[in-house]
Amino acid sequence: MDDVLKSIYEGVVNGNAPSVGKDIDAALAAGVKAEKILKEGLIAGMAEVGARFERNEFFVPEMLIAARAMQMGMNKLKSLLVASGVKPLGKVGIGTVKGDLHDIGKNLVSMMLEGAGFEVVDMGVDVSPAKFVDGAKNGIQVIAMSALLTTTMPGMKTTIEALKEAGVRSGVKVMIGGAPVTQAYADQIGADGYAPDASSAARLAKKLLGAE
Ligand code: B12
Repeated sequence: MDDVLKSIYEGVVNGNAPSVGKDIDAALAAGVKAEKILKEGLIAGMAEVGARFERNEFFVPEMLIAARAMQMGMNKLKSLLVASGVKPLGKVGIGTVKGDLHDIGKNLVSMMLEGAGFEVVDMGVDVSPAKFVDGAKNGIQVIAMSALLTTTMPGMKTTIEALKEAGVRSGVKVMIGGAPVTQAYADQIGADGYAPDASSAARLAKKLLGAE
């Protein structure tokens, strides 16, 4: 039984979506609980992918194929997890700020958050402050903003101001990232956190929600 979980873990690390799918079917047929497959196979695999990325052993392509394998596994498990009452760690709304169409980094962060056990609402690119505010009013606990352009970064500040104006700032955590973004900028605009890459973003979200 542990062999099949190890094989799922390795399938994610190696980005082998077909083998992850086949192994999950085998594990379920052998009576392994969906939650165990999620934690010890998919999430553990994605955590290893994140660690290798931080050690510069993996790069964006490896992250993307690993995330695709994890996604295929998640799709197989989703309905079973919902039926068994497994609760996500929290709900994150992620988007690239207004005027900015870069989404590769945002998508990686989104995948790592899902891999870590969060429910992720992907709001897409060119997201207006009003749309983030709507998310905050509708159950999102962490707003995650991405910006790749120095000209669009101020959209993060505007969004935080819009959250305050709408009276919902205290009900959500705000995390920011993207190549030109820094911890100093996060401090300056009053964000709750900054992370430099996708795997540390997942750790940050856990910390912000006290789910470590
Ligand atoms: C790919 C790319 C594009 C693609 C985007 C495709 C897509 N679907 O995303 C296209 C061709 C469309 C594009 C367009 C433009 N681009 Co461009 N682009 C890039 C490029 C080459 C790579 C960006 C990327 O995907 N990196 C890989 C990802 C994985 O890294 P990342 O985004 O930084 O994300 C990581 C972290 O930052 C972090 N992270 C990201 N988001 C978040 C969010 C949170 C909450 C957290 C915690 C962490 C986090 O985690 C991620 C994973 O580890 C960069 C150059 C570069 N090397 O960065 C230029 C770059 C960003 N682009 C640039 C420019 C100028 C433009 C254009 C204005 C060009 C033009 N004149 O039309 C347009 C703008 C379009 C628009 N309105 O957005 C400049 C920006 C300069 C500046 N300082 O503002 C750059 C730096 C190139 C350069 N050296 O001049 N671009």
